Amino acid sequence: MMIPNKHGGIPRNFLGLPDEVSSPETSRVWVLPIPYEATTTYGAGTRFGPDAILSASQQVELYDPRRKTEPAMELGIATLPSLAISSRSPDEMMQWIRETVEEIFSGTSQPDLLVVLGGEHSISGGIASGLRHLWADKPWVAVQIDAHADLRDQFEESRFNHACAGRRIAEHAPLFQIGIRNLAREEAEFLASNPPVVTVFAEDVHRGQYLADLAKFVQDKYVYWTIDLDGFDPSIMPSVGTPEPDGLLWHDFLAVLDTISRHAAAVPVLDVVELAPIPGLHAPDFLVAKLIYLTATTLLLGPADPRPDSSCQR
Ligand SMILES: [Mn+2]
Repeated sequence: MMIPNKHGGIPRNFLGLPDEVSSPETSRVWVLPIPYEATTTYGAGTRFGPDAILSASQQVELYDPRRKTEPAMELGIATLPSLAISSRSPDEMMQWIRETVEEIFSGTSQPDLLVVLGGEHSISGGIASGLRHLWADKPWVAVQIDAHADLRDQFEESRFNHACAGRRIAEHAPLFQIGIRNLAREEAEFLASNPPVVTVFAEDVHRGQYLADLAKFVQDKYVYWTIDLDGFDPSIMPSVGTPEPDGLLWHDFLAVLDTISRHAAAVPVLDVVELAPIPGLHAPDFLVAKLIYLTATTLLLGPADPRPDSSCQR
């Protein structure tokens, strides 16, 4: 299913960039594929997610008409070798991801933004646990786009099931959830116990009134941002294991990105998880590739449109 990139070769890195702007030493963005799939409960295939994203990224235009530049050439985007952990147990996987994240942010050359490509959502627990050590002296929060709250303490005998991702993150940092529309009784009871979790349900996303709360939540904080792609509406993102109607549309996502980029101190880590590509259906894969490029550009270079954010003037 490999599509030749714009240089005519087989895709090796995100966006098919030339060497001078895709080595870790010269890149502000590092992309880390983690094709981990062990606990997916419904539709499977997230282990194919990273390859599909890298393939689709070869078709993304580097030029940004609003900026009148090619941001990738300015930023540098390096694609690291995949973490090949599909055969590991959830506990081993968590440990390995934690150590990898700690290593990446302890080296002499480090990214300004690490983008992790899933794989299933359980990998986020490992990332959050690494960040707890790295950011022990920093005020940091997590933002989650998702259809599911993922707040179960355990599921199918594992605390590192993908249905527990939010709960594992909230053990380390306050969590702001966007687009939730599927909640188990156990999760509702957990939310009623006053945990450090703000849950914005899908109907409130459509009303748009949560953006001022999001702005306050991330204000001057370090942000770990996790995007479970089933947070999007299945009409634009059918390639997920557990699709739910009434999700975010592209413009909803742009509003979240704009708010975070204007208010957070920094967003050093983003993960994009749960893509289970459907053979022959390229639009969802392309959506993810474009989302990552646009997000990296906006977070590191600022919004293309420098108008002040209206969401904090309400
Ligand atoms: Mn989900």
